[in-house]
Amino acid sequence: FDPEKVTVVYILGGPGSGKGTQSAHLVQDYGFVHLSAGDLLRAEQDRSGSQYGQLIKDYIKNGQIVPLEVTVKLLENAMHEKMSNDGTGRFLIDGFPRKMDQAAFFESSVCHSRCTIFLDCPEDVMKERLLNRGKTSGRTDDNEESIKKRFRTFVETSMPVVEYFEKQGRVVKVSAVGTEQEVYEHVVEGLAAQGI
Ligand code: UP5
Ligand code: MG
Repeated sequence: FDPEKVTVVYILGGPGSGKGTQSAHLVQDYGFVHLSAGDLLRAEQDRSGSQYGQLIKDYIKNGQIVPLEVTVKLLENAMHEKMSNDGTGRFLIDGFPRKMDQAAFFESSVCHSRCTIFLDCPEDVMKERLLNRGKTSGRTDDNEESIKKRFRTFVETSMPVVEYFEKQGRVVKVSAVGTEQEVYEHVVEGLAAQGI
């Protein structure tokens, strides 16, 4: 993808920090196309005939990161599908990259990102939100045991990605505590500071 024509913004943060929730606002106000890596993986898992169904299922339940080839392919396909005929597009990529190898590969081989929104949220707040959502979400990873594993993966594997972008001055860091609207106001301010 031509970074002159395609804008990529990542939204990262721990499990339950509010990535999906804030993305919905950003789609409305900024005209982004929202691509959630987790949603794409869950859809692929449920697609009949997918050779990756069982693999994705096991990784998600254990809060581990699916091998990058699978996720990057799904993202690339979705970007091609949703970009305009003239090759332009504005994509908000949610929950990706969450491992250094994914970040390096995507940035060098798919598209260089404009910036990263990082939703900073304490674990107790995230846990409460996830257990609450788990009552109705039907997600196989919204239970105490999987949540614990997701938190560990986030700290050990995904935070280094945020820190890597932060060193380059390309992170909009926002406190994800507070109401949905309060958090969104901080996101908007942060993006404005990046000229978006
Ligand atoms: N909520 C949201 N904001 C709130 C607020 N301000 N106040 C009160 N409540 C708030 O929100 C979670 C819940 O909190 C909702 O009920 C919401 O109403 C409420 P949501 O917006 O859904 O948070 P989000 O950060 O999107 O949480 P999610 O559970 O989706 O985050 P994860 O990062 O865990 O999930 P994701 O779908 O991205 O990934 C799932 C798995 O897929 C990973 O664990 C991994 O196994 C796999 N994966 C990969 O392998 N590779 C990838 O690249 C991506 C995913
Ligand atoms: Mg989500």
